[in-house]
Amino acid sequence: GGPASLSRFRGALVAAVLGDCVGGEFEGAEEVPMESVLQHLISLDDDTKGNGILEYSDDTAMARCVVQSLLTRAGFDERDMARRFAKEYSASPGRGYGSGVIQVLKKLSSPQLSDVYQPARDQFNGRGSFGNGGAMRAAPFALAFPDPADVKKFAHRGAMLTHSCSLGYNGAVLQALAVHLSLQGALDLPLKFISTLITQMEDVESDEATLNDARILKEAEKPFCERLHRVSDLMHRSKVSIEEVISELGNGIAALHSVPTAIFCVLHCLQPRECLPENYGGLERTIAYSLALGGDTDTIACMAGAIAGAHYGIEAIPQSWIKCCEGAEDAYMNAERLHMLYQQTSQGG
Ligand code: F2R
Ligand code: MG
Ligand code: MG
Repeated sequence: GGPASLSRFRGALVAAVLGDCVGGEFEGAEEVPMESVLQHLISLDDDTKGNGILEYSDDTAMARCVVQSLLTRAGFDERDMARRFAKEYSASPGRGYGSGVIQVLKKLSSPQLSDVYQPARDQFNGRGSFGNGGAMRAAPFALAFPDPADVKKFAHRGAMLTHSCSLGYNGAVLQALAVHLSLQGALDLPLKFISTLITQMEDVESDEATLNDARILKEAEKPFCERLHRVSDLMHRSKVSIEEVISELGNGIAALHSVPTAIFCVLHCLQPRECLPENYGGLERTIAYSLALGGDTDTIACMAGAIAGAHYGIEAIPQSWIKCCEGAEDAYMNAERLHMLYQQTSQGG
């Protein structure tokens, strides 16, 4: 489809769920041989194996709250979103949430709470979380707001409900911007795509809070920009091993060690790769490659899935994969509702 087509919206939301569901198998594994990844993915095609449904984790549980809130309120409403996060956690606490964010979600359920951003500010002795929990649920902001200034503003505020460290919320802004650009067809020109992201993040990371957090955490002055430059360097290399990707970009639970990695997975898999089956299209390659990195596989595959799905569209996702994933059908339907909201806003409605 063309820029911002319904197919791209469906691709983004469904592939994010898929990445989470299929990635759960390997989350936390240090080494994941590509053979094991391919076996896992092949087993999804085989109805006789009786795999049943692959359950989604916190990544999708929270993204679904973001989607429902944006749709119900026809825009961003922090109190409504916070209430949905808290309610979802209390209904299904076993979705594999980060150990720190649980405290925030419990506090958000208190009816006495006047400032919904306060529990997140109290995390980690007042430093806030730099985990990737804000980024893993950021894609819907790109599907609700056509203006990139709104995408940045609301992805930031949505992440701040749980992640008040700039290394957490700026990861969410970067992920939402990557989905926004991909929806517009910007991955047709990969080098321009990465340079646009760097330009945007130069601006995002120029504020005092970011410079301060980066100094305290002994990171580069503009941590996400520095990582995106590494992505760009890796793109220019003729051969890159999985070990080099992990050592340059990371595969961990911090937003800084996973959002640029997810972006690299998408860019690297735009072309066929020796280590991946020839019959795989770009979306399948992206998911398989994300899993083979090990570490935070559900979240990296979820974020890479959203960016890749926005590029390739829903037709690129195998039906057999969709059928195996809890929440994929809901995502398919919600994508249409978000598409309508996006169009209304584009037309000034
Ligand atoms: N939590 C997981 N996976 C591991 C456990 C799964 C589960 N227990 C099971 O076995 O089923 N996955 C999910 O968590 C990630 C998103 O985490 P989020 O929402 O960012 O959580 P949190 O707690 O805020 O941060 C995660 C960890 O990062 C470290 N951290 C963050 N900020 C820190 C700071 N300022 N100082 C020191 N450490 C900090 C802490 O270790 C946090 O616990 C996704 O992968 C999702 O899939
Ligand atoms: Mg998870
Ligand atoms: Mg994870």
